[in-house]
Amino acid sequence: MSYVVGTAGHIDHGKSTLIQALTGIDPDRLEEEKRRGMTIDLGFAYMTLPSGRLVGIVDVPGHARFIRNMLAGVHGLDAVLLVVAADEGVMPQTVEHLEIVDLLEISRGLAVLTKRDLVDAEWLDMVGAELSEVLTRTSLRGAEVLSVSAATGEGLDLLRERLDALLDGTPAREDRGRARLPVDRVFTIRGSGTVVTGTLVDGSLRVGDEVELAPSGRRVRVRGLQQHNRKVAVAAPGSRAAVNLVGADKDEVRRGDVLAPPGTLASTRRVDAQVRVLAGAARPLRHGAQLMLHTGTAEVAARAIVLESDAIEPGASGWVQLWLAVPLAAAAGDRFVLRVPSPSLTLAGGRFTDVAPRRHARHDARVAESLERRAAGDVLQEELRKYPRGITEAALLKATLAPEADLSAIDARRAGAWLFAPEAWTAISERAEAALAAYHARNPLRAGMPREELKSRLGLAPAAFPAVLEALGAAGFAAEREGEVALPGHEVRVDPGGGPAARLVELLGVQPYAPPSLPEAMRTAGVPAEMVRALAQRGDIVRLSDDVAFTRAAYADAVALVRELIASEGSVTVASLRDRMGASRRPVLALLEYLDGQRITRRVGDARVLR
Ligand SMILES: Nc1nc2c(ncn2[C@@H]2O[C@H](COP(=O)(O)OP(=O)(O)O)[C@@H](O)[C@H]2O)c(=O)[nH]1
Ligand SMILES: [Mg+2]
Repeated sequence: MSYVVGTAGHIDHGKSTLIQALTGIDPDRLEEEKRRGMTIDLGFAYMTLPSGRLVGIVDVPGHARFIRNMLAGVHGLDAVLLVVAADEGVMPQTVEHLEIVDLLEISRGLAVLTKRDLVDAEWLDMVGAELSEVLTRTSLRGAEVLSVSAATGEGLDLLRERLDALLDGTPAREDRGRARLPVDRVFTIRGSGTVVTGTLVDGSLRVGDEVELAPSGRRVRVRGLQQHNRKVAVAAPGSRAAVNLVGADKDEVRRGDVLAPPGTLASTRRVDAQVRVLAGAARPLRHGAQLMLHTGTAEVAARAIVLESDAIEPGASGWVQLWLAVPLAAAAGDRFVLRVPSPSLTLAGGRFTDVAPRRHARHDARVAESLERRAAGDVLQEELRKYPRGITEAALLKATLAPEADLSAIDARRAGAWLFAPEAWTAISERAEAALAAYHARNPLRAGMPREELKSRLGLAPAAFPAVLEALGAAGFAAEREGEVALPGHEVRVDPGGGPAARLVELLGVQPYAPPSLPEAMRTAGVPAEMVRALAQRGDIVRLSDDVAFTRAAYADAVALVRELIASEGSVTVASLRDRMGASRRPVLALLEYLDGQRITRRVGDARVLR
């Protein structure tokens, strides 16, 4: 079990000196840092506290010019050491770093007055009181104030003890089974290749693991792992780790990339987030503002779409959608800071609520309500709402990374493997009903709308349609018969008595076995093709060929006659049937071919027998 603690504070206030005094490791590792006597980039060290607790340390630069490096160092900290030189007191970067700590909601920390050898007790008390006062407005309110001297060693033991006690009350880092290592450093080691370092969160990494570099998606393998300069087989969440990679050169990996198991981390150009604007900010967060987004170790240009108003005032909170200039690897719940690029200042911060959102209408209360519910943990339900055409259970779980058991708790309409939000299902049912009603009105003689037409009308995923149609049927919305879909109440109404349909049936029935040709009868009766189709569908007439149609009664009699002939004579031919029916060859041939097609008879040479 390992922890990570970071420094924060103004330049030259003794952060790096304190870390060296505590750990024996000089965090200023760059040649330029040693030459200039100042921290430029992140520094790393580690120590063992009196209880035996192992702590990794991230030392940040205090200079305003290197604030970006500071921001890459503060993610994943269990606690922060806010360092203030006793002789100078609170200075601009003390405040700036504290604002960032506050926006990231880091609530565990110690305030450390350094260089106490340079001041008297009265001055020390005064600076300490001022510091406590400043802390009250931040996430570090109530943090203990200690004083030390790296020069004399005074107060260092007490600091170790108090840090140990602070971490004692820190819950173990959650293992969510999906490791993430935001990369803060990349270098090569002769003979080993590319090494990246970072603070590991949300899961463990093992030697041999196949992982992905997000957002590029490049696949790499973990060849070796080190923690605090020792080889390990497994690195646990909440610890610093150095990872030797196979599959990527040094110049193919950058600070800001994230190492994660394949497919577990979204790469996105858009996020929904709740933001809080610093109370002391000199300006509001305006709609459309161009900002720099800092999250994990990444830094991305972003445009803020303020969803509920035109600006979020200093001290206020609100919902924004951030449009990112380049893809970012992010997860819901991740914290971030927004800065104005020039003049450089910290403006706001918050947490991502949705890392794959749709574009939203602004000033729409439903958007904020949905985000509110999502932030409160109703992730599956709100994710489902984003798919008006439905989504499979598997895809929904993948999009949210939620456990399968959570599916049972959501309010959804199920159709096969597909899920629909209640409002989406209502909309689909209404669309189907309206489309069918319009179709029936336009085509009163048709039994229903061709299935394929309804499919394209509903605009569903092709794979979802069969399940949806079945569910619509089960719910009593629509019935499918022979590839046509109809509303349950739909009935084909051929004109009752006296009209063209009745005239057609009448014409065909005058000489039942020798009816006029169908096209001719249609012309005489004034019947359109649609109506013939409807009459045939209802069984009022039987179309034996394009040319020949029998009435229902004539057909039934003819079939009985054929069965009878075959029963008495073993088979029937065109000639023998023609004699019995007293008809011409044309309708007899059509009848026998139709009966073959209906699998009532079977042809053997010139004769037919029953099947
Ligand atoms: N007298 C005295 N000087 C200190 C102490 N801690 C740091 N310094 C000096 O303060 C200067 C800045 O220290 P450094 O650790 O680089 O500050 P950082 O910029 O906050 O990392 C250096 O010259 C240190 O030697 C201390 O406890 N007592
Ligand atoms: Mg330093």
